[in-house]
Formats: sequence, structure tokens, C-alpha cells
Amino acid sequence: MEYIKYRFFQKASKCSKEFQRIKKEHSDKVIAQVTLGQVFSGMKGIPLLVTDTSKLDPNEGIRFKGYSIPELREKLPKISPDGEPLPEGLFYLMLIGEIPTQEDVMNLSKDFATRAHVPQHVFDVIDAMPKNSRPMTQFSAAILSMATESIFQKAYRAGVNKKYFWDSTYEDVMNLIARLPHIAAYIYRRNFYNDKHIEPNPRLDWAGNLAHMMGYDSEDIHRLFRLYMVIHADHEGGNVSAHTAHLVGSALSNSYYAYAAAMTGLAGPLHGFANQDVIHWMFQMMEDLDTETPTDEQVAEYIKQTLEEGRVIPGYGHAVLRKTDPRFTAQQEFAEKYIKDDPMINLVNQLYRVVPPILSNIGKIQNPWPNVDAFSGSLLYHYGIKEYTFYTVLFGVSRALGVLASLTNDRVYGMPIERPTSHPLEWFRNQVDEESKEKC
Ligand code: CMX
Repeated sequence: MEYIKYRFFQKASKCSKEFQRIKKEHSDKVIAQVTLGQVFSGMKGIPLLVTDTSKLDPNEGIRFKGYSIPELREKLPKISPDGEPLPEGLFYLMLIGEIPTQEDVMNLSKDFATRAHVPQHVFDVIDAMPKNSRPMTQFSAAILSMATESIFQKAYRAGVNKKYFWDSTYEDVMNLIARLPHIAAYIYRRNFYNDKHIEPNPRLDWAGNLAHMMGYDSEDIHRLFRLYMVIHADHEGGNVSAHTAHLVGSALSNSYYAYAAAMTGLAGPLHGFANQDVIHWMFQMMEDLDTETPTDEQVAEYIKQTLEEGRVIPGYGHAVLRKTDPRFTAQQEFAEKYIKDDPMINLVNQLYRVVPPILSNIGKIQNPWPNVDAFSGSLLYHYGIKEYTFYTVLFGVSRALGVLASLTNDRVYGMPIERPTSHPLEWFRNQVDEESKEKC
């Protein structure tokens, strides 16, 4: 068995034994009460999922196996000492729970490179779709079509013992992650560069190769892509994309199905699509106000108008976070270090000043602070990647690292099928109203 796979199984099987022991010995233990408000507000705050890859603190932000984003930027292996961490290193950390060595990361990079061949029919499926279908539609369809390659599915059909499900899932996960950059870049070049495709360079790292195949070879962009792929990779288990992958995987659907389903969730405007909406809304603002450099008063008026129209301010708010998202801060620091006086980035910083007090004053918004999507588009735009309808695909490529590491864990733990209970509205009403009311 290859080294990383062996190390993963060694670590995960210990945790799997703990999972099974706790389940056997303590299943009657009450760990939380559920309020009706939580059920009616999207199940927020109910401890319902076991996810080991990362944990989100409302005030501190995300930690991956205990490491914050600033710590990851310092400790994970890089290509050059002043560069950004390699996402391969974060994947290793989420799988194995230890900061990898430079050699571990190089081995993982090479492993991805050897698995990166995308079957021709996947490109044929993309090519069969109209060019005006959204990049996320093409991306999800391409991944689904690649399920023909699922080793897990074949092993299951051949009757493999369930204690070995993790093994073929690991192989699927590694193959899938390895192939994503080529698929994403293919969609990009098809839609925006007239089908002029660029072959992968197996000597490059995973994120660098994605930038290369999209047509960007400068070290600046490769550095940004590494940071981007690290900060978007995981956000504990309850967000729509992570939860979807876990839920679909719990039916023993293969990794391609589970991840494709996760991507259709990421494509929603309250989740990953917000990274496109932010840029779209900023452009609309500049056009409507007829200036690239609006005053704070003009921006405030525009925000109020957006809210009065019953729309959200994209890139602001969060279901869990109650402070500025550290993923926003990481990108802000990156911009401060490498970019001087860019109008879009200046506007992002201006919005950071103007939006939170307005959202706070409304009263009902739990978190007036920016999330990851408030910054990411302006950085890509600065470096010439201006086709913002593609941005959610980049988020999706990164999110594979977290949700697929978790799915592999789920299979070692032997996680059961997920099946919460539902009731008609009447049942909930009977919990709170003494008199019977007219049916609705
Ligand atoms: N602009 C306007 N209204 C907002 C808002 C925003 N940025 N954020 C929250 N609200 C509103 C909600 O729509 C809700 O209104 P109703 O009571 O009328 O339904 C109310 O404030 C309370 O919402 P909340 O409890 O603070 O937040 P939720 O957990 O319901 O929603 C989120 C979280 C992210 C969907 C929401 O803040 C939002 O829509 N933000 C804008 C879209 C966005 O940036 N999404 C990306 C999130 C990060 C990611 O997944 O990529």
C-alpha cells in the first residue's frame, strides 16, 4: 500500500474504533436540546454531524485540524519560502492530521499528476452542452459523467466486504481530485478562449497546473491560486456543499455522485455563487453611479437601495461566523502585500468600511461582516481572470479537498445512512398551540 494511504488508514482506523465504541457505549447520552427556532431556521447550531477535517468557531473562524489560516500560511510547505502554502499540504493535514513535510507534499503532488488523465468522454459531455450553460452546470455534469471510472462502484458490485469500502473510496477521491484542474480549465478555455485548450504540465503543483491550463503562467497568479485553493477547501461539515457530499455519500453513492451533488449546492447564490454575485453587484453599482470611485455616501445609498429591493448584499453575512471571516482577512493581507492601488480592491475595502454599520442597524442580521466571497473575485479580476461566471468553479475545485477527505473518513468510520425525522407543520404547531387551529 502506498505511504500516504497507509498513514491515512493507520490514523483513521484508530478514530473509527473510537467512533464505534462511543456509539456502542453512549448512544443514550443526551448531548443537546433542540428548539423549534433552530428547526425553523435551517437547523443552525444543532450538533448533528461528525466532521474531523475542520471546525468553525463563530468568532475566530475556521481551524483545520486545530490550525488557523495564519498558522497554515506559516507552517504548511511552500514552493518558495515567501510563497503561499501548497493545497496538497492542507489535504494531507485533513486526511492524516499532521503537518506534512516538504517531501510528503511533493509526493502527493506527483501522485495527483500520475492520476490526472481525464477520460475523453468527460470532455465530450462538456462539448455537448451549449456554451451558454453556466460553468457550474458544465462542471457538475462533467463530474457526474466521470462516475464511469468509480472503483468503489465496481468493488461494491463485485461484493466487496464493507470494511474495505474506504479503500476504493480513497482511490476514487485521489483520482477525482487529481482530474479536477484539467476539467475546470477545459471549461474555462472552451467558454472564454474559443476552445484553445492547454495541456497539463505534470511537473507543476496541483494549483499551479490549474492556473497553467487556464492560460496563466506568472508566479503571481500561481501564488494566488495556492492561497485560494487553501482557504476555500473546507468549512466544517454543516455548510451546504460539505453536508450534501456527506448526505449523498451516506447512501453509499460513489464519490463522483457525492461531489457532483455538493457542487450543485455550491452553485446557489447564498453559498458559492455569491463570489460571482459580489463582482456583478459591484459592477452594477459602478455603472448605476457612473463612477469607479464612488463616495462613501453614494455607496451607502446604493446599499440601502439594494436592501429596499429585497435583495441581499452579496459577500456579507454568514450562518455561523459572527466576525470578519479570516479568509477575507487572508486575501486582504495578500492584496496589501502584492497589489498597489487597484480600483476593484479599493472598492472592496471601501465596502468593508460602509456595509457593516448599515447591516447592523437593520437589527435582524446576525453577522454584518464580510465572508470569503467579498474579496476573492476582485483578486482574480486584478490578475486578468475577468470572466466572473467561472469563479464558483474555482471555489468548487478547492472545496473537493475538504469534502472528499471527509467522505473517505466517513467510509473508514462506517458512517450509517443519514435519515433525520420530518413532520408536517401541523405537528410542530401542536407542540406550541394548546387550542386546535384551522388547518393551513
Ligand atoms: N444582506 C441582506 N440581508 C441579509 C444578509 C445580507 N448580506 N445576510 C443576512 N440577511 C438577512 C437574511 O436574509 C435573513 O432575512 P429574513 O429574516 O428576512 O429571511 C436575516 O438577515 C437573518 O439572517 P441570518 O440569520 O443573519 O443569516 P442566515 O444564516 O439566514 O444566512 C447567509 C446566511 C450567508 C445565507 C446570508 O448572510 C446571506 O444571504 N449573505 C449574502 C450571500 C452570501 O454572501 N453568501 C455567501 C456565504 C459564504 C459562502 O457560503 O460562500
